Amino acid sequence: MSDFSSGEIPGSITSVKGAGGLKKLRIETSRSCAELYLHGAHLTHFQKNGEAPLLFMSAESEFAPNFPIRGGVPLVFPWFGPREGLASHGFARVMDWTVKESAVLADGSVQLSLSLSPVESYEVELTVTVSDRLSMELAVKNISEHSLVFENCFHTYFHISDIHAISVCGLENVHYLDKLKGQEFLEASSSIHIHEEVDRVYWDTASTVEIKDPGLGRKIRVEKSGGASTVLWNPWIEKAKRMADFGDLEYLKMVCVESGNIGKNSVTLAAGDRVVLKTILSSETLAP
Ligand code: TA6
Repeated sequence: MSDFSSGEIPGSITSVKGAGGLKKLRIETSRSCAELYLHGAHLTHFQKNGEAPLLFMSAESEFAPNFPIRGGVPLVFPWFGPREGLASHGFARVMDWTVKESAVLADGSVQLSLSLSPVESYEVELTVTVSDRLSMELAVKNISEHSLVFENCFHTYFHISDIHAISVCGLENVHYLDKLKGQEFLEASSSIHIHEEVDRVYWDTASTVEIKDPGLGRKIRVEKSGGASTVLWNPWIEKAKRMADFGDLEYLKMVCVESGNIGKNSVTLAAGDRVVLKTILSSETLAP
């Protein structure tokens, strides 16, 4: 258990000044390391010892109040996507969070709990557990006296060797909205290859998704519970150029596989109720 208000635990969690002067927690375990900014409770780095980073971070990311960090695991809450005059993907990722608890668990994992000061009708907590994998749980409690409808999502950016080399598996036979075409389709492929801009919301799926990356000789697993939607996104060439906080060629080195509840999978939460969206990110060697 931490004995510092900042959540610091000597040898496991260190509070440092990160990019833009923002407060960052550096997490170390015997099997991995990670970094988390209090701004947006944004996990920007996770890496297993001896392996490439699991998450992509843009070299052009902003690190400033009111700006989202580009890369890592942006927390999308309480809405997904743009909203006139408001922060895209909700306010959670551009607000400062507070460390509630931190601990080194019996198995050597390091766990951090953070909370967002009660905002509107919600009590929101994030629990991150770092070991040889990365577990994240976003808990939302309805503290109002009426039911609420919201969207939530871990908008995870994965580091890959080359967008042309990877395949995304686990979404076959799932219906999806192609946001670029504005149409719904049924996924026919058990192994999706990306050769253009892709921006799809897969509905009603609890499936584990795998990213097979021969270039890095690894397979990334994206497990989720409490979420019915999976988003697959790569901006490709033209959108990458339009994004000020994203390098023109960075689309080659990332893919987003996002886990949450979006659109018709939005969450309806009765007064006083609480729900948890969980994702577990892991990797293993890809057999040649
Ligand atoms: O999850 C895919 C998406 O909705 C894309 O449409 C793209 O806008 C991406 O999110 C990034 O959104 P952001 O607001 O972080 O620039």
